[in-house]
Amino acid sequence: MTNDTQSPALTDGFHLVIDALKHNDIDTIFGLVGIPITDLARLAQAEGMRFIGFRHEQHAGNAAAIAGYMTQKPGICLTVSAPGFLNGLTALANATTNCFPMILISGSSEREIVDLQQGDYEEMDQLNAAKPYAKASYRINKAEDIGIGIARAIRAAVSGRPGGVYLDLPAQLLGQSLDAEHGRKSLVRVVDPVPRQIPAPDSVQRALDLLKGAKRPLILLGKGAAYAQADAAIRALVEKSGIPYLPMSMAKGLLPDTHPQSASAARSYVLAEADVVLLIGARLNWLLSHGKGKTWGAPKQFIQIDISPTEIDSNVAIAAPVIGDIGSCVAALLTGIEAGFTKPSADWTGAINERKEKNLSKMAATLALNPSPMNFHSALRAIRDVLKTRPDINVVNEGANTLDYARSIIDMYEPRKRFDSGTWGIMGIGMGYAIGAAVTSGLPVVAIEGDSAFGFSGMELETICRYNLPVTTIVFNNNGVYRGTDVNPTGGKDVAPTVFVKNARYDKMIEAFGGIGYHVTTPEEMTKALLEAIAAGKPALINAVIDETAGTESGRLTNLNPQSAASKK
Ligand code: ADP
Ligand code: TZD
Repeated sequence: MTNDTQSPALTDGFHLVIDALKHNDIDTIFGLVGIPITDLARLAQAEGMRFIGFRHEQHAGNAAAIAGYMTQKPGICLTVSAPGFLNGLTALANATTNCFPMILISGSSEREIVDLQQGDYEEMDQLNAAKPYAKASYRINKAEDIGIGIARAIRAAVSGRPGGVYLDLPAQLLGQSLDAEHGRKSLVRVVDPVPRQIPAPDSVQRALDLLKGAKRPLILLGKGAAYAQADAAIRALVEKSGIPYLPMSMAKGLLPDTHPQSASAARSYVLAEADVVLLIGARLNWLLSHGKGKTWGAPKQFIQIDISPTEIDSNVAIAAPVIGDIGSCVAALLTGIEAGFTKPSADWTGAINERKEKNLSKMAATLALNPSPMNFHSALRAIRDVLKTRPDINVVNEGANTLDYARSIIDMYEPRKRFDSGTWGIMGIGMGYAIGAAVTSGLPVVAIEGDSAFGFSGMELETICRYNLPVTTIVFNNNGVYRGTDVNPTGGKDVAPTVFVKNARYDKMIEAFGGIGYHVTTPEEMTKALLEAIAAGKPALINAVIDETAGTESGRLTNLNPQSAASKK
């Protein structure tokens, strides 16, 4: 530490952290202040960065994570020690699980007190607590290491398979001073943070051979494909090969959902019938029934494009792994396809189209109904028709039935516009993702939320109003978790575990902060409110009254409940 009080040319840990972030073109911090990071947040703002302050760290972390997903630059979340850190840790773990790049930066207590467990204010061994949930975790102890520490955190978050990184900043580091010139020289600009990773030519050839021999090929696009920003190459691969494709939920819009080759409306059929499946940035996890069982029907062979070699053979044998970044891998496959490829037979594509038409007309009939009270379908029909006119709008979606129905009913037209419960099926991402998406894109957000799902992050309505963000939150209000009709079998005074206050007015919550509240009970009212809210470009909440008997327990995950799984055995 330099202690030359004569010299004005000093810097300190606070300044170096901000300088190091700015040096790497990071311009926004999502966080929540307190000891020891309040001055860091103030300084960030004074130095021209955007500081978006939240009411709970989990939502700041979720905002950072979605900003990372949208931009391929790590989103930054800043929290205080112990409890603030732990609140942010859920978001860090969720980011790592979903392969979103973010950095959770937390202030911490001094090592000597933590290590001897002497009971400091908000004392905790945060570095070790973070490790199992982060892609990487680092602590910076010396001001002169801030530049390299932040460079390391950025590279760890975005290179290879992206993920969450934890960066521990002890309070005393922030106060350490350093010769300003020495400090300036210690900054590191990360060169080529997301290096291309070119696939081995023989792996590409193996994949092409398999694809060329396929009778019923299928392409499956995951959110890794959306993240990779290789939109044109992916579209060319799909169109030039003529192979039908299925998008996973956050890959919707990578090609418009109305694309003639989309097999979404014949999902069960193509998964069961395909003989060769090309996975692009999608894992064979629970969301794809682990690549086996009834969903997948007849035995099939997989080609898998992924940046992470250990993802291969994670659930079933992969016949043709292609390891590299999606842009490079898809470009290599495309070259091979352009050199000669016979499009799939009309038998295959015709059978898919037949299924699609049947299913779409069945769905159209359901969507055309106008039950009273309104149900999930009629409410979503109204939302779908409004969103069709604004393909640039970001859509956030969580809940059980609200998630499952919206995913299939709301078409997406542009890449990286749909943000949802993701790999964990987590509730609570709603307002954090909405704020992150609005701040990052500068475009409107419509958050379609189950009433239970909304509750996890509802207080962030104040944050939305404080920053006057163009976020319209639609609460599908059916009086409870899944539904609102359960009864306490004992007849006792407590309501059933899934039941909420009946007829709650969530629209009044946003009015408390100066936003616009709507209360709607019909699709017509929904249309009018949503159009008005989007046109206003201001914070709004639509309390949508949904039939409390509609929907099913756990949405489409009923089979994962131990009780119903056991009763099926
Ligand atoms: P989904 O839930 O949509 O099926 P997943 O999150 O399961 O998608 O899978 C995303 C996969 O994409 C991960 O295995 C991840 O390693 C991979 N991935 C992410 N970014 C890239 C990239 N730029 N290049 C190659 N693979 C990537
Ligand atoms: N807690 C967390 C963090 N994530 C979860 N997924 C759950 C609890 C369990 N859970 C679900 O899986 S969906 C859901 C919960 C609580 C809410 C469903 O009710 P909803 O949606 O009102 O949001 P619908 O549309 O009315 O079914």
